[in-house]
Amino acid sequence: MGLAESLPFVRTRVRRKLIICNRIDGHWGWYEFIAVLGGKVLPDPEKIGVSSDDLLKMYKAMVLTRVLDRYILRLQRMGKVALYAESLGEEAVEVGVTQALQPRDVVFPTYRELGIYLTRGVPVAEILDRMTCTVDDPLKGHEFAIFGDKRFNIVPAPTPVSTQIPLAVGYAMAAKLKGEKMVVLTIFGDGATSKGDFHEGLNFASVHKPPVVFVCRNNQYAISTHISKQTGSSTIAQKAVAYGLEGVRVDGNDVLAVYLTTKAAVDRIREGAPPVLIEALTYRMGAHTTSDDPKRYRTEDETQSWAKLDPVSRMRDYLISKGVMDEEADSVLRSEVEREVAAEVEKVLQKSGPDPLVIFEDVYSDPPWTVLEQMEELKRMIGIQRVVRR
Ligand SMILES: Cc1ncc(C[n+]2csc(CCOP(=O)(O)OP(=O)(O)O)c2C)c(N)n1
Ligand SMILES: [Mg+2]
Repeated sequence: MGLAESLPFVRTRVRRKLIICNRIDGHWGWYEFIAVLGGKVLPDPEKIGVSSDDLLKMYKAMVLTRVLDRYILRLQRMGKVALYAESLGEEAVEVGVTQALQPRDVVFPTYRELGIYLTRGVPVAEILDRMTCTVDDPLKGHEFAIFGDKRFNIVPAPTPVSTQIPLAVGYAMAAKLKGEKMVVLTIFGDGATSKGDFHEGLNFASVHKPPVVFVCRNNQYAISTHISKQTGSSTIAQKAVAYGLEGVRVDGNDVLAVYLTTKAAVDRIREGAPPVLIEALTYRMGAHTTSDDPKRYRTEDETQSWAKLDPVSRMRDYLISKGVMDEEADSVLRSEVEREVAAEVEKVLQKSGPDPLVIFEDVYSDPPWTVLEQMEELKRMIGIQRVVRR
């Protein structure tokens, strides 16, 4: 039975595309649009088997991601953060996939997934220290606004698009050879699917079947390139077929669809099933990064039409309609999150930066003469500045 068929709440919205895909692989259900929060009658939490605690945890993680995301943007505008790729509108994918994993599972993310770090429990204070490069930044400013965290099994996100995919496959292969019961999840954008890394990763995975799940966060843009210019395929999910793997498409603005589908895939893979490609269809509500202006290549109407499918509001409405929380509890939760983040931001703004000379630390065990010369020059420059300031 395919993944989509194993989920009792599947709704199909794209039958036409489904038929086109079926001509290729002959399987019904593979490209069904998996959604929970989409229809008029929404399933009760018991029916989908998710506890109130887990529902609230996912909701809180999405709210936290949204709030911290906004603060980091402001810090960038204040000149405290070098560059930032916002998560606005994509919180459901980030939180949903992470919640589906066990702590020992390893994530190979991209530069746009603040929600992964928060769902895994990386403290807000630490994220801010790293983003603004304070004296407490564990990597002393060596990261470029994106980072990994070994304690939380998150591998550093690469700046080059898609390079994490083959690395994740290799890591999963090593786990398989060692007999470890872990799953590796790699997540990437729609733009990454045009790179060789994506195809090489899927191909290797289809032959050797390591415990890896591929998640394409299809936010429909790779900077200014729309998905229609990225691929001639109707879906990203169907690309799995060429590799003999299962591909599914989920509503990426529906945290429950993302969570349940990823969990079903991960549970099967942990028991030895082949890798799966999940396409989470979402929309990048903000700019590509703080260096981009999306008004130059897309209309406000398009963005506004996606705002109606806001993942945080949809989950909020669901939880209230099912009595998991009421309006008041929601308002308390939101103001608590806002207060917590604001307090951490206040603290980080009071901190000084590291000594500029840390730039030379942790790079070479035995620095070459060129680097030593630069270090001496920097020392002299800092000395001069200090004298001038006095
Ligand atoms: C190999 C490589 N080529 C080009 C770039 C420049 N670049 C940075 S992000 C990006 C778009 C990636 O789009 P997508 O994979 O859809 O991820 P998203 O930014 O939408 O999350 C590009 C082309 C890069 N970082 N690496
Ligand atoms: Mg994209």
